[in-house]
Amino acid sequence: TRTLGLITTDLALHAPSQIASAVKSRATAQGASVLISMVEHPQQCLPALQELLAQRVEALLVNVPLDDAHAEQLQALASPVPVLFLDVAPSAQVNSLVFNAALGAHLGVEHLLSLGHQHIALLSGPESSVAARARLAGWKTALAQAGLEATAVAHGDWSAVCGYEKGHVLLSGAVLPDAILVANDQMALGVMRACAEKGIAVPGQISIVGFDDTADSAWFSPPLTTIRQAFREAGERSVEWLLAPGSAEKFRQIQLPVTLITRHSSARRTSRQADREDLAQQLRNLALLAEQLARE
Ligand code: IPT
Repeated sequence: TRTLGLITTDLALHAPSQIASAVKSRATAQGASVLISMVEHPQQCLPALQELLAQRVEALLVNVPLDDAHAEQLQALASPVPVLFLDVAPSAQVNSLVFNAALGAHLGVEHLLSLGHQHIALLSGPESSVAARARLAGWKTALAQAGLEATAVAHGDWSAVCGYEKGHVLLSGAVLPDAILVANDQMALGVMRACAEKGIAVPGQISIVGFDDTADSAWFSPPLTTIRQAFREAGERSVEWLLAPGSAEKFRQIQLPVTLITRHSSARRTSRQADREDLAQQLRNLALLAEQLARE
């Protein structure tokens, strides 16, 4: 039988596990088996790669966030065995299949602006992640194009528990944001839980937009508006590439599009939100006045 290797980041996370599932099913359909090696840190990629090569895999898929030099080093070491990377920057000189992060970020911002939201907070992924950095940069660019800046920025580790904790922080500022753009659906789940605990209605008082559209996101309460990355398609196309004869010779960078899936966690800015902002502005004016009077 033909054997493929998959080196993946934490499979407890929804996105990598759904990619692994798609890889496994498509490989089985093609009569190939998949050896999976899970790493907890990018530094573990090298020993994982050596181990899989020793087991004579004929091609490798790497779904771990990697800096350019690290990915290039792994590809050189594996040669002539072809390697395809799923979480690298376009500047890396390696074969890659990645989702368009800038497009996803723009779609999220445009959606919120079209609903009348202006006070938008950002919950990014870990700074060590290539994809998280690309999404954050895309949000900031799209906001700047509209003459806006994020009202607050926080960083999480992709997990729901971290989304919950950082959600509480973002909801405790002086002014409640109109909306929060979240870098993945699992953190969005945690943010919605924090909103519920604070008695803040989603989408009545705040809109939440995720990123991923993992299989469960339509079942959140309310169903999550999010940016869809078609993980099944990514897994399937990866297997096709890995099994195609001559993959090693063809240097390819494949970019997959993403789409906005509008569900019920986002809605038009309400007059209540507008009133609250007017009140907040009046209070700020009063505070300034009181300061001036105190000085005089
Ligand atoms: C990325 C997911 O969007 C995010 O939710 C998280 O699971 C992360 O993976 C883990 O590395 S998708 C990836 C192919 C960039």
